Amino acid sequence: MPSKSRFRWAVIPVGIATAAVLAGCTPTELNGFLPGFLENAEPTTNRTEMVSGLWVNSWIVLLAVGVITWGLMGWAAIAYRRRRGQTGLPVQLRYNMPVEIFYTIVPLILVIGFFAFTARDQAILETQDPDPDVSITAIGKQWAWDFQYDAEDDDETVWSIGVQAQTNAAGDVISELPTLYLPVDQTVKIKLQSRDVIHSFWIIDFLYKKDMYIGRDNYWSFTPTREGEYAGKCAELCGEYHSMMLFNVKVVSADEYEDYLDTLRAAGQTGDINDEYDRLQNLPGRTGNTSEEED
Ligand SMILES: [Cu+2]
Repeated sequence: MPSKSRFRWAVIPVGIATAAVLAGCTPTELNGFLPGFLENAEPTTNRTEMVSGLWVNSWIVLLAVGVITWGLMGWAAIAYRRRRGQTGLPVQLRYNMPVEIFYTIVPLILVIGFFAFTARDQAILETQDPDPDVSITAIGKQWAWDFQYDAEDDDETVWSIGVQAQTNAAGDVISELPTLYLPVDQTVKIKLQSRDVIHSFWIIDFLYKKDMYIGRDNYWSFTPTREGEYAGKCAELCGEYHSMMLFNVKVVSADEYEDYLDTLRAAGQTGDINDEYDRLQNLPGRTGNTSEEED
């Protein structure tokens, strides 16, 4: 096969991919089919474009590796196929140093590259804001969520206690879901806790989730950048009604956010609720139930 037509074969997949990109993709497609991206709208948080960038660029690199590998496999299978009249074993080849060095070095570069970009983005995602505009404690429990809007002063702190989603016979949610309010364009730091078993706090369109443990608080700092209503759920199998452990997130203006906190204050939902309803109170070092006392 002359080298010119070989080159033409390699150009076809690249051309198709480029044409597809240029053909006017939706934001969803351009972001690798990740949720939360809308036409002519802000991203949901200040971190989602970084996350989708890592995802999409990884796919581009991996698909390029795939196309080259599949192409070479197909070419080898066709170019070196058994011809009519051939018998016995083909010529056996080994110790091709350039090829062996190539297929050792290239995957090594890929692995180091993926690690470096992932570590860089993870370091940004996991950097906590020492002085956020808004501090919230989200508490997972079997099988709902409590949200506490922390103020400097415990008297100013307000909370909402959620109940598990209820469904009708058709499986549609008919109850009011626990709702977390966030002010748009303000820095938010959420402390993640659990009252019982391991849960995972996941706001789908924000492209982030993080586990909630007993005895160890996790944190998530970010800025919501688009007003709207978003779905959240538990992402860690936590018992029988794990799938009912749903919540909503409302990203609203600063005024609406303050109004919402005022309604909680007016309803008397003030003060610190952190440990009051924790099911596990027998952590090491705490007074409470021991196995002997349970007998
Ligand atoms: Cu859960």
